[in-house]
Amino acid sequence: MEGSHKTLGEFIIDNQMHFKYSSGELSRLINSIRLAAKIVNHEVNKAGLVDILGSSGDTNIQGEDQQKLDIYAHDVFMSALVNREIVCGIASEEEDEFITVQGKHNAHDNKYVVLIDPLDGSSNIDVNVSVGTIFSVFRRVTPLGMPVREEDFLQKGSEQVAAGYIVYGTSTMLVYTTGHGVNGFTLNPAIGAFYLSHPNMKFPKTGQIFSINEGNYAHFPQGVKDYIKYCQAEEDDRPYSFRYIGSMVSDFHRNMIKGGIYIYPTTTKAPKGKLRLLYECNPIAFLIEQAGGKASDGYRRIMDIEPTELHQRAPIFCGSLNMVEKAESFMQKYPDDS
Ligand code: P6P
Repeated sequence: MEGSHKTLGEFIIDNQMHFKYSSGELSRLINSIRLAAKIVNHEVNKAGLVDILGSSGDTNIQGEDQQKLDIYAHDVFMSALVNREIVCGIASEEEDEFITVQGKHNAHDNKYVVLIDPLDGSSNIDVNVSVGTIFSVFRRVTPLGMPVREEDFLQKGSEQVAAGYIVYGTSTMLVYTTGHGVNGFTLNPAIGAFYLSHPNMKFPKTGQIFSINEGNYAHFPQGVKDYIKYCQAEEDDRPYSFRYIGSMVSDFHRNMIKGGIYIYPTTTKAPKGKLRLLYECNPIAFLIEQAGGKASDGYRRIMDIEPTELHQRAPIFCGSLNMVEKAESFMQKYPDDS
């Protein structure tokens, strides 16, 4: 019965009680993300019906063709977090530079910055496949009262205060952590409320699903090729199932529920990997570790990587602990030539 399930709003307030001395700033931040998620969900769900599909004609820093929904989602999260002066700064996949929140009331006194991929997997929009939003929250490291600087964003993933994603799928879910476990909320669009549907999510220690774009096989590092052959061998609990949606949030979400591994390694076309460290790999890594899984670049913990650029890429092996460790054992037979 929905009535018996806690709503995200109630959960945020209860969580707030845990931190006696907290200012409520993080609660307000998660609450703003909650609002933006509902607005984006509304548009994503009717994308096929209105002229919001198709390319906007612009391209973003990634040089990727920006889908109108990409830009729309970016604008919605900007207005939810910037215009309402919830944070002191924000970095988005859709913006070359980070944004300093000016605002009327001195937003420079806010202590959090957000890094966000407003709509990951957007190439799937036109083919009606799930897409997602991924976000990461840090406490600023520069003094309050001053405009944010790049170092406020270039922090190791281990410094994250909160992280999460929204998956706009057959149902829309918001899954997030503030460092005290992972909780999943499902939206009832009829009343616009997120209900706690997946309390205290745990990543299965092992699984039988592997997600990778095998189309790049010829360009993979040898360790990845060896691991793929291992997954396909008729031995023990194998062969594993191969599932790849091409929308990392969806592949990740399925693996977190069923167990599995998602790999986007280096390739000759993507010598540093494809996924962005700050607003794709780090938030996913925080969630995974909070749920008992593992996230590395094949050699090092994702959340230990010292960022040097806002949009830098990283290879990622993430998911069930035993599967990631097995994949790493194949990688570690070959020197890390990154
Ligand atoms: P490829 C989407 O663009 C994305 O960032 C991830 O969500 C997805 O897993 C990956 O790239 C797909 O990349 O090269 O396999 O099409």
